Amino acid sequence: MNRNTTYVIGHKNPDTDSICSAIAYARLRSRQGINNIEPARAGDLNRQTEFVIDTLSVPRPKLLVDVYPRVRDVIRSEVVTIAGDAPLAQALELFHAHSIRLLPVLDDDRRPLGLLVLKKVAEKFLVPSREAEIRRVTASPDSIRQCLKATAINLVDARVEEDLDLYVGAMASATFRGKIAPLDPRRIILITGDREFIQREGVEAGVRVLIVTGNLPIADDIVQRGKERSVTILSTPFDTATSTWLTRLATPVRCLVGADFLTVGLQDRLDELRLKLMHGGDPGAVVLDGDGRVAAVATKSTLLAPSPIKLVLVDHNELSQAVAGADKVEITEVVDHHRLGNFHTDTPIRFVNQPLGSTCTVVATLYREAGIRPDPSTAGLMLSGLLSDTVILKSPTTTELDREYSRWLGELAGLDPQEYGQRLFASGSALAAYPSARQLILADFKEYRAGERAFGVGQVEVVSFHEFHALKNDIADSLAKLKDERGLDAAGLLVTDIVQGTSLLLALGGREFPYVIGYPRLEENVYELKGVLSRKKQLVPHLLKVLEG
Ligand SMILES: [Mn+2]
Repeated sequence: MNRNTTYVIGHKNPDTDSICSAIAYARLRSRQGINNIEPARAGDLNRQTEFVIDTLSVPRPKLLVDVYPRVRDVIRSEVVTIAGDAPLAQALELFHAHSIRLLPVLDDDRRPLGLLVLKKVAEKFLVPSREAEIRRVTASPDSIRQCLKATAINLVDARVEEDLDLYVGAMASATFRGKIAPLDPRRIILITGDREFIQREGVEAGVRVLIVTGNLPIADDIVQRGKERSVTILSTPFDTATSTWLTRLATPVRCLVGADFLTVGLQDRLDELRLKLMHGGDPGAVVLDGDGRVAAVATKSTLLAPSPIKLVLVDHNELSQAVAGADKVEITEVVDHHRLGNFHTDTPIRFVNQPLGSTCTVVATLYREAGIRPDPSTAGLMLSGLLSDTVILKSPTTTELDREYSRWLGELAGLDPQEYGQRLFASGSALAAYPSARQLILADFKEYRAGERAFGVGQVEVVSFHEFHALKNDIADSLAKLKDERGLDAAGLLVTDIVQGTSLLLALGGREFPYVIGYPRLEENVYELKGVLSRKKQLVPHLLKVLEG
């Protein structure tokens, strides 16, 4: 999905009017100077619409399976990270330099080891009541050396990281000896100045690291003894107070993060991020790309970023019919010819709704109002939607304006509405796939007996009743012949709209038939079987009952 695009889109299970009005309206708005506006579709094209697209050589609109805002749509692409081995001192500098509060900690392959949270770091290092933790440094002699910009007088196991405790040798000799006596010397980092006694006690005890501050001298025999006792000896230019502080920041950041951090994928919905942030303890989540590498950091403010996708709805105004996720993005306009559903917006929008035969007719009126002449292909698209929805101007929804606009669009497109309409319905029709009405009825025709009576019902599936209405007179004629030939009391064709999940029954029977059948009659021989999909389970049991009776 492109960033900052407005998609003009019709309803799910798009019909010709939906697709053609989307393309025609996107073209109108582009010509009116709106940038980044594109037609889209919320489902596969039906055969009739395929015919239109091919005949007019129009590119297929982009398929949008859903428009849920995704993490990738709203995150900023640049991300500040830190290597797991880097000392905390470097992390603090990054927090400061970039004004951030979260820092993903990475391994050598850019995969996340954890998320360093400034607030948690501050708590860990600054809360004075936790003495043991304040004293604790997890570090190697070498990382301490780097943080202290120190010279290594002696280095032992330079890269071995251990949990160490920090002690400052600033007391009188006897006190010092008493203080370290009960401790494990291999856990001690001893910081001191030019106090020879303390230095000597330290190496003699075999502390892990001896840090001598202020570049102060160390006697040769102490260095010598330190080497014998495997004591790392560092000489730093910093004073004791600064050295203590910097040593504490020598801990590699990977030791400060846990594996229990939040992650989201670039492809994940923003909803998912919202849930995680609401219910997880962390103020942010690490965003991973498809390979599991760190792509960004998402925080609660990420959730507030405006969606880059906007929608113009055509040929529908009810969100239940709209592409999935339409309720999560901004809808900027609606152009329609249906009843008003339950539709709310936060801001005023352009809402054009006219009781015309098709949305394409409405779009055509907008071209005329704007004084913009549609090019032949756009006129052909609007004519297609108009003829499709009005069943070549035969449907009761057809208005005088539809007739007038069909002539205008036909002229602009170089198409005769009647002749083109016939081709449109013939080519696009599932029913027209059969060579004759008789073959259509017989393709799946079954006969039944109900007491003394015999009846037969065929079934065919369509994606819209439009094509059926165009063919129903032919079908009725063939049904009448078939009924006579086979000596049936009644004969019918169940036309099931698999999109709407409902059926119409075209049926002929005796004089009493319309009264006993028990389904609402829409017009002569046509009954509405709301919600009926199955001949076997729904229609036939019912017919057996009413016809037998
Ligand atoms: Mn329509």
